[in-house]
Amino acid sequence: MNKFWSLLFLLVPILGVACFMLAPYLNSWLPLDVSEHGHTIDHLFMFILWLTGAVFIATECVLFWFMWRYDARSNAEPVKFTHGSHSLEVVWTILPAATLLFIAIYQMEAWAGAKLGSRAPNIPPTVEVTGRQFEWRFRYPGNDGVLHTPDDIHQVNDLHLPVNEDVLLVIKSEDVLHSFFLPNLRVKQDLVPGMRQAVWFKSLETGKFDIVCAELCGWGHYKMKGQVTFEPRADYEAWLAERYAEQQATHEETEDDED
Ligand SMILES: [Cu+2]
Repeated sequence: MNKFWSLLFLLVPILGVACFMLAPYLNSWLPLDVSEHGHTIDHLFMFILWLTGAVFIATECVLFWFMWRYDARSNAEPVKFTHGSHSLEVVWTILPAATLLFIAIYQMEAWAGAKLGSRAPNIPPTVEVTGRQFEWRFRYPGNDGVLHTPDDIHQVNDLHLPVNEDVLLVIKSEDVLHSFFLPNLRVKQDLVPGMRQAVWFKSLETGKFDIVCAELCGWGHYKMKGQVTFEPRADYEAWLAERYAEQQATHEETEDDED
């Protein structure tokens, strides 16, 4: 009967690995990557997954072997406690420390490309993003190309951006911590109240993709989502012009009401 438990424990690594092998075929793997830089993030993810996967399989097999070999029934002798092995402890401290240090150095280029201000494209901000409980507000600079002027265009939860072009987003929070997450662009950045951050990326494909908040920010966190549409520049500009005209019309209407 005791062998049963060791076999049950052996199922953990077997089923665990099977899940990872099957996930890509069941469409439960990473979301489609449409960005220019996303493959560097995916590469890091896979690299760390292989590394931790190998350690997981090795330790699970050792665990199974010890349960199988030393079950109570076939070992009448009582367990003896010893102080342990000093050299083993040194080894299992140094190995993980060296591995973590290696990952820290190995990922530096990916981190710099995604987060270092000096790597941002040298263009004026395409949009200003404001996260607030519980929506995404987008402010386009309008015709003059300058933010915070009267011709700015305002949008809620509906972001449009040109495809095949570098875009630079300035993001900030109006209230609490949020996280601006574009799964298909491999972009995620915390919004810290009082700070202005920048994110930049280039989409290589047209289409509609999710924008979600990846930081628990209150009761309505679950519904803090929007959509980003990547389209050719001409369509993008036509859409912006339409939004501007719409905005002007409502503006005039409210002014008439006030008169
Ligand atoms: Cu949020």
